Amino acid sequence: VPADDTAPIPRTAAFDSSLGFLRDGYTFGSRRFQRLGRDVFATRIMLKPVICMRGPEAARIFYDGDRFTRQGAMPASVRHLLQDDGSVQGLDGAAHRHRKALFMALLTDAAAIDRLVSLFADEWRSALPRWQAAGQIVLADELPALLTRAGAAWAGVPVGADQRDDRAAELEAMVANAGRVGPSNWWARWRRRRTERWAERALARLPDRGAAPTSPAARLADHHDLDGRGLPPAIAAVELINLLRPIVAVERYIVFAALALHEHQPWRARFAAGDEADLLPFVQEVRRFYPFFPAVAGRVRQAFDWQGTRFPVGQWVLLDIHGTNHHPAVWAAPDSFRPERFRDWDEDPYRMVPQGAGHAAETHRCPGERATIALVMAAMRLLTREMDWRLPPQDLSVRLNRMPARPASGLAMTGITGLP
Ligand code: MYR
Repeated sequence: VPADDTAPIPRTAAFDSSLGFLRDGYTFGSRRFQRLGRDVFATRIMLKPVICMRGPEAARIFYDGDRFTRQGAMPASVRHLLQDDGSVQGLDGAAHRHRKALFMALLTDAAAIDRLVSLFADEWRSALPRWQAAGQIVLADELPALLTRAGAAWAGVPVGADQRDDRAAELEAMVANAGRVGPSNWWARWRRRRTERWAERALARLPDRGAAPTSPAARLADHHDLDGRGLPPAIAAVELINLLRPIVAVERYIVFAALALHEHQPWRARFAAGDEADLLPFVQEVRRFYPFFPAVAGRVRQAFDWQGTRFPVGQWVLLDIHGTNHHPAVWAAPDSFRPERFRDWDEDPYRMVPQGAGHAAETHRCPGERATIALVMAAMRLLTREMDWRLPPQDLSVRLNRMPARPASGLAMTGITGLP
């Protein structure tokens, strides 16, 4: 029975849900939507009133138009690691669209994506002999360095062997600690300053290095905002990190893709045999099924009415991304891993929202989804066609109250052999 969506939105029984959020993590929203029988509810987190919502209609409200700003929407612990002040994510309206157009140009161009993917595959192939000799590797520990090297070379700010591990560890720490509070988060923020200094220096040195003017770093360095001003060096550095850090974060999807191959051996066998018909559906299902970004947060910028409720200026709102990707009225058997569901997919940009909803050029949706999908597909080919591997006994459980999530073991692999 569809709930009466003109009735006032329900409140959680708990006065404040901070503990519930920490306890339930990715399932925080879903449990409460289910219990309250609505796709929207009000509660408090850290004592601040917040409205949580899920589903395609909520995604449309949240992403379309200029109803929301990201300013003041995320706690400093998340914001400083994932975006930082002055970055594209903090801009609104026309200023945002203008800066975003640069990210779209850099990340949606097919040739640029091919270049990133082939740099990544080369890094992987050159790591293979070492993995083979090592006897056992932990995939989640290996990938950040490969993605960092590939991403930095792609961007036009290559990191040498001496810098690779530091940069990779710093970028991975930004992702790993975004959902944590306290000392580990502060430590990651402190380490991030080194990345920022490196990025500023790398951008300043571009002209001496004769970097191609078309490289992403050079285009960032030359970028002019809508007001005609160039980016201050500190902001250009933040934006360079905004290109590199998410490339490293793709590691999480690759680890989940490998886990899915292990848990669904018939699929692995099909890909190994060269049948790629369902490679894209498989990667889409990885992005839908596994927990990555839990929820996006905004503050109302232009008041509106929805679901019988006034959303006043300043209202804090969470759009439950994981809950939308697992919405029981939107997905058949949402908690089953079924790549087939993406065979004839209509590409509805409000139903499948692992990296945001709507149209990336106009909204805060991630500009890097195509690049993400291409990197995960490349990793799938490498994992099924270019090497053999096994998972020894280990803790593969994915704790849904750790954000971001990953299998507890990080995916230890043995018996790695390169295939001819
Ligand atoms: C990036 O911008 O680097 C890509 C995304 C990284 C995923 C990290 C997910 C962190 C979880 C943050 C908790 C937010 C709580 C609403």
